[in-house]
Amino acid sequence: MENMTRVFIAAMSVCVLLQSQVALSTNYVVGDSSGWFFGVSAWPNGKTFKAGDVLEFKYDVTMHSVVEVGKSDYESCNIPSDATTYNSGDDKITLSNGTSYFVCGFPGHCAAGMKIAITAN
Ligand SMILES: [Cu+2]
Repeated sequence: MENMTRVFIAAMSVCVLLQSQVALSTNYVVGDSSGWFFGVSAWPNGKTFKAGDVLEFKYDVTMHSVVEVGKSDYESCNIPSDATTYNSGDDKITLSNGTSYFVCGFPGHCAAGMKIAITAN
């Protein structure tokens, strides 16, 4: 009986741990109701992101895309041909530790402000 109690307590502890991990990650819709669109670059301001949080990019696939780039390409709005590109119109990207840089892959859109830098800790 005592062994059963120990097993039960251990199982409950695992459940509590799993639940707290789920609660710790947050899903964000980039740009809120406007979605991934021009003028989105100020959207991260005042928000705190954690590794494991999910960014959801919603947009019209005929007008926009999401490309993950490095810092210098982000700053110069250069899009390397081998960069990771998302184009489903509803992309969910899990943040890893550090700063991630996302730009729109359509010509001129990054320069017009379709770019965000997200730092997760
Ligand atoms: Cu665009």
